[in-house]
Amino acid sequence: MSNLQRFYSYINLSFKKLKRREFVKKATLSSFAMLLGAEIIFGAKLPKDYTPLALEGVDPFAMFNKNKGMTVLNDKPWNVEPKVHLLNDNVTPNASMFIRNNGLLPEALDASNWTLTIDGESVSKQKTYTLAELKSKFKQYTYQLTIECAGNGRNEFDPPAKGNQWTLGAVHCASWTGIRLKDLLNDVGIKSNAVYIGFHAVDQHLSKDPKKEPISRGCPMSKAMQDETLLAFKMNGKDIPMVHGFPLRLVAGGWPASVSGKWVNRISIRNKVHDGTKMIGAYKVPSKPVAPGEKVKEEEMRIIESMPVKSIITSPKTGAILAGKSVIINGHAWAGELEVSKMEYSIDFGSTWNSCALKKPANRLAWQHFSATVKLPSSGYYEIWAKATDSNGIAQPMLLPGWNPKGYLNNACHRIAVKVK
Ligand SMILES: Nc1nc2c(c(=O)[nH]1)N[C@H]1C(S)=C(S)[C@@H](COP(=O)(O)O)O[C@H]1N2
Ligand SMILES: [Mo]
Repeated sequence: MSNLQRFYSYINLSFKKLKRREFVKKATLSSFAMLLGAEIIFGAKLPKDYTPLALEGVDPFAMFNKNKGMTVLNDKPWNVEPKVHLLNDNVTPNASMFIRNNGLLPEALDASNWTLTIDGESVSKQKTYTLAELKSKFKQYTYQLTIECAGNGRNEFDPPAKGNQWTLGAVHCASWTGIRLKDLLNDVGIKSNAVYIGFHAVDQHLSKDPKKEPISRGCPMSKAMQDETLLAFKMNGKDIPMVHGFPLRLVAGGWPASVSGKWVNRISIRNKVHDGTKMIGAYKVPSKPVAPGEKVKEEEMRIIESMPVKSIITSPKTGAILAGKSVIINGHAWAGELEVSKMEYSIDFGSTWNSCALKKPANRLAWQHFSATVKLPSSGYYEIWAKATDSNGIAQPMLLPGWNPKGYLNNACHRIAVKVK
């Protein structure tokens, strides 16, 4: 085990708030020292069953290497969101990537013994690969991939939708390196009746019942077989951070991030739509528009596939006080499986729009960067609104789009407030 892995496995012990006795039994003095960043000088005198005070509270920012400006929405499971201005980088660094977990983090990950099994009704013959085999046998690719939680923007729905109250930060576009899922599936052999894939992972259900999975979702074969659908083992050129799916993650850019399974050790090739946890009763929206607050039956819902067009202004930060009457705005825009073809901003509450400079994506399914020099006519209060249009001519709505029971797919225009002195 590397130091890093050891660190994570002990951190996990404290996540689980193990009884002190168990904790002490498992953790050696040297591991305490590693966690504390200092030796415990009188370690030999530590009472049995005693956890050093400094390890009682868990600091998620230090633990996950996250920016302290992030917001912890939930710690059981961990859900952590950056403010929009923290997403200013073209390629999102770990420090500002949101964390979304449906269950408890996996315990004692051992990358050196990691395997991936491909099974299911529509596999010619079940096959298991070691991680080392995956890395050596197949060609590796690197893509920047936008993954957005389907519930990003949920906080604006009224009546409110249950779940993490994400504002705008549950999206990232990191650089992922791995192998194409399609190369692997071609190697395994897939029957012609294959319809869908479903991932399985090693995180734990909140109930700790080993038979229950926190989440097991997937996508149709057509998405699974796209060039950019990866089984990734690197993020931004390094091992994937533990909380983002180390050592193996499915990455399906442009689709709800829930399809991008973390800590994946099994993929089932299904002869029907995958029926794993959270394929039913979640990640669906009404097939027809409904009135706010209406109850909608499961049969009247459709599975969310490609995400809608959206954009964020990442600089300046909302609330900025400007010294002059001109300001450069920057941000990113994305459109699920499509490209963004136009980016505009307004300073008069959407009455008139001006165009932004918009870059092409680094590759398919990567977010695109925009900028504009905005001239403000006088001192006073302004709002800068941003609006992206996709390659089918569909633009972001200015206000909250279709209410739905779980609060998904809010792609309303992002707005920032500024004052000119
Ligand atoms: N194994 C596993 N994979 C998972 C999840 C999870 O809870 N367990 N959450 C999904 C959801 S809902 C989202 S939004 C993304 C979040 O990815 P991130 O934490 O790397 O930002 O992971 C997805 N993959
Ligand atoms: Mo999500």
